[in-house]
Amino acid sequence: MMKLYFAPKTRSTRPRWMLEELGIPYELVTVDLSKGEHKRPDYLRVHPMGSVPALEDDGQAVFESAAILEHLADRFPEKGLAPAVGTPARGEYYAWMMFCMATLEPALATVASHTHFLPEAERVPSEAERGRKRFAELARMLEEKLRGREFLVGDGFTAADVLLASILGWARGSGLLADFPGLQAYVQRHMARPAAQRAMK
Ligand SMILES: N[C@@H](CCC(=O)N[C@@H](CS)C(=O)NCC(=O)O)C(=O)O
Repeated sequence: MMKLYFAPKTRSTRPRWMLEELGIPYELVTVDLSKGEHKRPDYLRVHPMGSVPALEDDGQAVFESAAILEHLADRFPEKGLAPAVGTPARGEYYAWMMFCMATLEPALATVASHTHFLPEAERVPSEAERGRKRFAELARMLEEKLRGREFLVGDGFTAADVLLASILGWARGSGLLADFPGLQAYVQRHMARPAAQRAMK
């Protein structure tokens, strides 16, 4: 059985949401970050950086939230949560998955780091402002891209929606979606899915 190493209110809700969408049985292993369980030697064998999430699939560890989503979608192709390998739609899917992790999330993480994650003495207000500007630029593009569309890639729900809605949900919680009604509606719509609701519990 798949094993998901999970901590609530972190990026580990992404693969949990995906597992719930797939409707497959899995074991949830809660990692208590406040007790430093993620830095213990037994967990470092699963995730070499000692972060969450991580997935164990038949003894193979997979880490990085987006990689786990991609792996799960490919493991159960009959569920249709990613376009088929080798199709043009697959190229578009890769582009948006990578955009989410390499372009969008870093802007949001910069804001979060310099407003609350870092110790106060290490926060740099101009860095937070730089992150906010970059995020707004990307959000404007996404607002246009998603206008009149229900899903990010193609005309069905995919792992790319799990990833984008999760990142935008974080942005909404940080007050960064106030000027983007289309993105607010996108988050609300996808977060209302029963699988998402079960994953956020
Ligand atoms: N890029 C990684 C980031 C993983 C990450 O930073 N996870 C956070 C929780 S959201 C964490 O475990 N922080 C504690 C640590 O890394 O020590 C992913 O998407 O999986």
